[in-house]
Amino acid sequence: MAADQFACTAAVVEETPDAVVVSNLGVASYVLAEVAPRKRNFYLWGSMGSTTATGVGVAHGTDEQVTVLTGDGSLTMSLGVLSTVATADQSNLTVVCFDNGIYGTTGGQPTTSVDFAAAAEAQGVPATRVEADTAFTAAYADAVDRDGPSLIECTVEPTDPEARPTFDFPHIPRRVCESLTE
Ligand SMILES: Cc1ncc(C[n+]2csc(CCOP(=O)(O)OP(=O)(O)O)c2C)c(N)n1
Ligand SMILES: [Mg+2]
Repeated sequence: MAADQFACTAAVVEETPDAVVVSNLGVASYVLAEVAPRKRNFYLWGSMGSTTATGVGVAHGTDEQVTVLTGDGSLTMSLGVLSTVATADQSNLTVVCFDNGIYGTTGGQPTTSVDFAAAAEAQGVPATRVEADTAFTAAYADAVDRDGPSLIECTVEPTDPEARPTFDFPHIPRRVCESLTE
């Protein structure tokens, strides 16, 4: 089974409308821009592997919920960042890894298979694995309620969104900051 990345992304914004959502370059940002264009979307670009680390930094600077939407390829590049997530121990941080089994943004080359939930647990981050929209929604609500960071590994169908977020990169973090102080 596999969940729908659009439905899961919409569920994130519905459950935590005030969250800063830090989205992986490419597909995760395209889907987010399509289902919920909003000031607190922190779209990344070019910076594969840095989504979760960026989320740790943002969560350090705000009391608002911070949700990372990363990809399997991107998280594989920086798997050790989960030890930083555990050590930083920010209660406002949730990491979602959308595992579509491919480098979707660059044409669908297969990724290596990684057990992200096990890798997270091994580094001290509580984790769960889901592969359906309803299970994701429930897991996300639990993760947000937790008094500490956690990771959700979500198997998703590959998708090819039409939307593109703004590519004005200095503007994106500035807009996020403004939305947190206005
Ligand atoms: C350091 C680096 N290597 C490669 C790329 C090219 N690149 C951009 S997105 C991407 C695929 C990302 O895969 P994944 O994180 O699984 O997200 P998906 O596209 O599947 O949603 C690649 C290889 C890059 N931007 N930076
Ligand atoms: Mg992928």
